[in-house]
Amino acid sequence: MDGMGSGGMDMMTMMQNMRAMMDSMMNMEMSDNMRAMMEVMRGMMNMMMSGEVMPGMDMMTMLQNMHAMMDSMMSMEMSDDMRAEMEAMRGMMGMMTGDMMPEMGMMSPTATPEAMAGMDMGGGHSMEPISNVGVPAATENLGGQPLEYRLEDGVKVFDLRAEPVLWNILDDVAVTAWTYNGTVPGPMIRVTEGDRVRINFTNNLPEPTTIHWHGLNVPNVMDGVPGVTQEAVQPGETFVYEFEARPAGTFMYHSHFDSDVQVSVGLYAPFIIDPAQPEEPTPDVDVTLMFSEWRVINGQTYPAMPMAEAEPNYFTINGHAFPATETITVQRGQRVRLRLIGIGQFIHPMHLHGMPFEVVAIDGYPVPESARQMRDTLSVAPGERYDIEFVATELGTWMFHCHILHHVTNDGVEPGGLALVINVVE
Ligand SMILES: [Cu+2]
Repeated sequence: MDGMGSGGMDMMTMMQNMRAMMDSMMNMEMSDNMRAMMEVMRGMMNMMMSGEVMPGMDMMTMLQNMHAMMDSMMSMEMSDDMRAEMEAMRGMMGMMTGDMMPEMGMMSPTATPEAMAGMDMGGGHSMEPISNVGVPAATENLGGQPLEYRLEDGVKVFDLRAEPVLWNILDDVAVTAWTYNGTVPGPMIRVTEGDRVRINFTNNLPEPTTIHWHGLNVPNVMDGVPGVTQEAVQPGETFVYEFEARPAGTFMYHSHFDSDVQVSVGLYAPFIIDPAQPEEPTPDVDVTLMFSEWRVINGQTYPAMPMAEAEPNYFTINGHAFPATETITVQRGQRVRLRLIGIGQFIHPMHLHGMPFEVVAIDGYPVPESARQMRDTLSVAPGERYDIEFVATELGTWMFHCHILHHVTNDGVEPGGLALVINVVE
């Protein structure tokens, strides 16, 4: 903790200054929410000053969390005085995280400078477009398709590579996407509960990355959190993930490195685990839909974020915006399951025309029949999964779309975005 901060202050002095600022801010007028957050931040600062970290976190994670808290506090109502103090504190936090990066090896037993180098410490990265120099056009146009595996001694072995491609979200709008195996979403891994699964993962991106198996019960060392459970996979390197697929349900995998950027530009895919005992009734139609957002300005792709100057202007289902989204055609009387996955950074209240649906699983876990609800609109937040089912009783061309109506536009033009057609035919 003896590294020199900016302006000649060392880390400890900077932390002492920040704590003193927090103490004086606590005397100002503020909302209860804001006060609660200030309390938490002050507690974290006290811990760091005494050289402690919170369970499961290293020093850098704590600083990042505090930085994120400050970001969200900036959007709250407060007096001008308070805002000025917050600004100053956020600036110091930015300097501290910047200065600490080269020392991370000393800060935590698992953190490495390599693992930390690409993480966002000050928010600057979001203003840079994703480089499209030398990036090839995608050779596939459908994401989320089942990935083939080979059996090796009873293990299902999959090959994944992270790589940039130019991906068409609309016929005339392409994004520079970071993908698994060249599609958005990446290919679906679909196995049966209890299967032993091995994923040979090669990083062909210009930055480090990792894969997190979202919602699966994997051993800690397979959890894919850089600087915490593994070192980040450097460009050109291969890392082998291996675990038993559990529990059954709808899950996903995604980057956990600089995820604010990497996930926003396409590093995500579905992971479906079928139950060992077949379900009753088995749906006739089973479709997985991943919701996300994009920011495309003058032909350049920027990671879309819930932040001023970074907001999305395109919204996609499985990597396409309406009318380029897939049409789901079903026969009257068929039972339809839609697996809804929120992987962007925005909430999407999805609304089905024509027929209500039942929520049969939440985050992969079955909802007991007695607890099921009929709905026609269901909000899908980032990270959440909902399996919904309905029997297609009504003939016709029915819309399924987000009811935040700005999300059904393409760069401000309606109709577009998070919408698709369900065709019920005889
Ligand atoms: Cu939406």
